[in-house]
Amino acid sequence: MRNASTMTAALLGTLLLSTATVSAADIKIGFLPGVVDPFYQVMQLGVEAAAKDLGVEVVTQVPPTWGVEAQTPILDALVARGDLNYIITAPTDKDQMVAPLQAALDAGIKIITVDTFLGDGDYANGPIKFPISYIGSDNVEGGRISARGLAKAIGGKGTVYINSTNPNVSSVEGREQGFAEVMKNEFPDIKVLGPDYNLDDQNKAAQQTGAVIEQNPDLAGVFGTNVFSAGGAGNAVVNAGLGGHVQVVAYDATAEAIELMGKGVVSLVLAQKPFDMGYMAVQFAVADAAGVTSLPRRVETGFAIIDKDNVADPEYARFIYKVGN
Ligand code: T6T
Repeated sequence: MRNASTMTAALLGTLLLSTATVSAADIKIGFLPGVVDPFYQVMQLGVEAAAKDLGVEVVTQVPPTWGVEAQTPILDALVARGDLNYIITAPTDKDQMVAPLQAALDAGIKIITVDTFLGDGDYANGPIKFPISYIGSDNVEGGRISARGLAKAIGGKGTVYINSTNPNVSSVEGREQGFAEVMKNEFPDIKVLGPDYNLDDQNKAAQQTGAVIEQNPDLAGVFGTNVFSAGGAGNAVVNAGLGGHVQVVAYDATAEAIELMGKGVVSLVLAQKPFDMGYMAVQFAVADAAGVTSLPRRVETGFAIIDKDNVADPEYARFIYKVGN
């Protein structure tokens, strides 16, 4: 049994460790987004801008495909490096990524989640509490906005279809939920089909939407819940020659979605703010290392809602995802 003096020494050591602060120059951050796409490319720009501004080193690894199978080994390799203090990540499954990220924490790496969250996302009161913060969109609200936009575009009645990516991903799940909730409560004359899951494959999204169009000649609208879903849905509508007849609401402001808006295929684009998510996540890591203890456990970054009337306005156009030149 430990005597009183060893107990006191151990306690003092713990206290000293927990209050020790580290400057930006001494920390290294891993950035592990969900997949290669324009949304995460813009987020990476935010991460890199903050890293430069704050003088901190970042190691970025991007999974080539979406999912736990692709993300976990990359995470494990980041942990195995042994030189990272923080990992900023978008978990590709709200339950299955808990154990691998807990293992990172157990190895001494603190976790900040961006865009997607673990568990129910309530790190203050929910079942998963270990990430420092969730920084991202309020995706349930984004789904509600999408539903009202699509309902307006189709005149409040008809059949609409949801094309999404994968189940159990907090972001798209929230969007589907908010969309379905508004359609049920506010638009009794709109019937909702789907969701189908395209596994982040735009061609698959186009095939699925094409099949729904064929089976439902009266289809009035489609909600594409992310880059790949909306891009595929838009292409299917164009291929069927139904631009302007089947309205598409696109989550994510890619150049492609904006182009489809110009052609009258997409009626509304929800731009998220991935640059902000990446920039703030690095700021949070640096603040945490410096000893800041009151960082918010959830930060909602908001949207820009883009339609044909405001798309040319720089105040809105600045949120279109721009990567490269
Ligand atoms: O819509 C974004 C992101 O918010 C979502 O979690 C996954 O898909 C995207 O990266 C777009 O492809």
